[in-house]
Amino acid sequence: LTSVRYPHVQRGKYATLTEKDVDFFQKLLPQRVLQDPSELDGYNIDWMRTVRGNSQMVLRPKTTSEVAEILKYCNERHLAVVPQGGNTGLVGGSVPVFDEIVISTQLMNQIISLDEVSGIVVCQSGCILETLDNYLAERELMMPLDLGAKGSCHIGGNVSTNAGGLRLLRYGSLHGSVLGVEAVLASGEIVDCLSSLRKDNTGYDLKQLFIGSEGTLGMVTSVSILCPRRPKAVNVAFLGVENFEAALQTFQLCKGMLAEILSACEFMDQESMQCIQENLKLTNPIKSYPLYILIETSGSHGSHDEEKLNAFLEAAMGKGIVQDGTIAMDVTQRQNIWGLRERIAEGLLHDGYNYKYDISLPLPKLYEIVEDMRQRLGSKVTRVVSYGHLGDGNLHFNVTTPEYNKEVLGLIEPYIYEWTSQVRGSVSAEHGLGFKKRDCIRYSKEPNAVKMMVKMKKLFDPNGILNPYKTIPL
Ligand code: FAD
Ligand code: 2HG
Ligand code: ZN
Repeated sequence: LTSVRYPHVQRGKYATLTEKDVDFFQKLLPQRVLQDPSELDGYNIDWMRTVRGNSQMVLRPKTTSEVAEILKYCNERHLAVVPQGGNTGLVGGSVPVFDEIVISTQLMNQIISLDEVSGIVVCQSGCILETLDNYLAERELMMPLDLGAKGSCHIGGNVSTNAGGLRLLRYGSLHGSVLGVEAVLASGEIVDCLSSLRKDNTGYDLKQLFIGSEGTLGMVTSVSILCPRRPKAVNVAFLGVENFEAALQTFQLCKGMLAEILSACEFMDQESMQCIQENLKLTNPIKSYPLYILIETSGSHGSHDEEKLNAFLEAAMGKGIVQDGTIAMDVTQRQNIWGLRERIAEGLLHDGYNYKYDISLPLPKLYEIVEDMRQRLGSKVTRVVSYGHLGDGNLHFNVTTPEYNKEVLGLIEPYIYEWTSQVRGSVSAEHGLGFKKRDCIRYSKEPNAVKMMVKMKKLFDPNGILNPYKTIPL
């Protein structure tokens, strides 16, 4: 069977669902098996609406042992599955390609424990990021990650993609803040590495393998996460600069002058601003500039932080690095400024078709590629938009056209990947490879590294039932 939608992908030799299978799942999960076609669409189509699977069944377990029963059965029957959290992934990893069974974590949403002294929270993988953060806020703690999809994404999805987000600069990656993972392997075996210890050097750190492996090595059922104290004082500034060199100087200056209170340094260009103005009717709080920088400080002493931020702004403007800027005066203004940055992804969808790239580059090269691509694409596209996590060297490069255009795609790829590879960048900084980018892995990983990944996949999932067609290249 070759998919009509994906002519280059062959369906693996998996079984297809029988009445007997349906009976088994209905007995295991009464009222928690979805089969009605009208209910399945949301699980078959991704957030960007660019990939669509054809799953006939969604399973909604509540417990680890139910996940174990499901996987054991599917493994014995050779039924392929796709783990799904909030379905906000941007690389087509969270939806089936053919008829894989969707295992959703929607009902695995229990907080198991919180140690308020250490700040370690243990919870099931289907907890929504924002719900967790609100729960922690009441206890003066916070989640160590934040992203525009916080209202929908699940912590299990965040861990499985190793999501970076808006404050990685301050709180580091999930490889550091996730202290434990419980996962179920394809065989149904439960791997309980759900420790809540800051230090544990007993043998290989197996939990790391589940962080960022996009559901290809196991299904994450619970996680244990180290949460920082919620800062008492938060300030947000939105600045306009003339060029990328000035953006880099701003970053360098704020790292020095804001030091330990710097909690985010994001950038977006004028084309991003135009996109959210036109498509989402958002307002630019300052005059138009080629580039904008969002700086956030988080600390424990309001007036001390403000003093530092003001001194930084004075220096940046005095030196002529920053041209204009505004500081949010209250929570609403802060949210509005963050909205400008967080909602670009949503704004882009209104243009029609969105070619999305998420790359890490050495900082001096970060904007060169944007200028190069703008020239290359000229007037063939609606817009070329760039923004991202400046502090992490992570560029989000997006192009839009009214509808899918093969010529445009041919102008972008493989050019952008070759460009990235030549400067030893990464072709997937934080979104993962999923279905869309899996064959690009070689631009950023040596053949021996890829070989080792293939071997690991075989070891964890010998029948290849876990999220097939994703991450590992053809
Ligand atoms: P899904 O989309 O459901 O799944 C993502 C992948 O993880 C799939 O391969 C899926 O099979 C697998 N998976 C999900 N749950 C499990 C599980 N329990 N066990 C094993 N595998 C599982 N990403 C960033 O890194 N930084 C950002 O700033 C950021 N911002 C975003 C903003 C918006 C508006 C959107 C739409 C997305 C953004 N993303 C960002 C993409 C990001 O990957 C996801 O938002 C998030 O981490 C995915 O969580 P999810 O629960 O939606 O996972
Ligand atoms: C962000 O940082 C997300 O806003 C989405 O990672 C990036 O849409 C994108 O390209
Ligand atoms: Zn991002």
